[in-house]
Amino acid sequence: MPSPIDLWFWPTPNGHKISVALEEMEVPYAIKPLNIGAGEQFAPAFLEISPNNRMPAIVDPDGPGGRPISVFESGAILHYLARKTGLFHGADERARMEIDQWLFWQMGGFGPMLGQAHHFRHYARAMTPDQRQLAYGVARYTNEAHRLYGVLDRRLADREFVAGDYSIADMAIWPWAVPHRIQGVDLAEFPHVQAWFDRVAERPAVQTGRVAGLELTNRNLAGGGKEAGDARAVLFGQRARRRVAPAQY
Ligand SMILES: N[C@@H](CCC(=O)N[C@@H](CS)C(=O)NCC(=O)O)C(=O)O
Repeated sequence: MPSPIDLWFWPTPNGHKISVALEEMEVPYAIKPLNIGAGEQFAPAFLEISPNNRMPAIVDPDGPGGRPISVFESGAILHYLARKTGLFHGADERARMEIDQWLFWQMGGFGPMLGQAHHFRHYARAMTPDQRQLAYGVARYTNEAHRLYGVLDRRLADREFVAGDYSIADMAIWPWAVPHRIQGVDLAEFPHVQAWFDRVAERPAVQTGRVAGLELTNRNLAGGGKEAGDARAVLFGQRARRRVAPAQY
């Protein structure tokens, strides 16, 4: 029985990419909750694993050469797990390049841009007394979200999964399509995305991975309570830190 991989995790789309992948690959794992609303991502021990102060990150005790390895950035983690298991990353270089293009498309666009849509359409409303100040950001990222769903819809018009066979690219993209309503997107406009979304959602491993850690948070980042306000203060408006001391988080 292999030792479980530690998954530093909080229940967000980026976190669920990895819980879904670990479930799909049937790799044993242990969730290490990392409360990003409470600033735990700035703990020096976590920064050793993930210098960008972001989760997800993993520590595999049985890494290359039988020695532990830590990996941060969800795309790098998906690549690592796919190589380790030999699963969901294509049978040859042509298939792998199809997958990688869509994996990187997610990492560079269908994630960062949708995150901005979440920010301006949802969280920023709780912090900006004059809602008119938000109009430009709301329009820019709602439009970009709409454009990206259009790209995905065209891609899925003649195939079941983004790179043909189900792969780590689908695992990266799907969790970001879950909150499509917050992004201002109506899936009825994108029927191929809707069909793919339902197809992926039916997979047993996705059903398990997508609910991983949901019990860890009941805070609504856009809400009015003290916990939500404190979490927004930690998460939004970060600037470079020259030195990270425990007292800072
Ligand atoms: N490109 C990174 C993004 C990870 C990321 O943005 N994680 C967020 C949660 S979804 C986080 O840890 N935020 C903590 C913070 O903003 O300090 C990846 O894909 O792993």
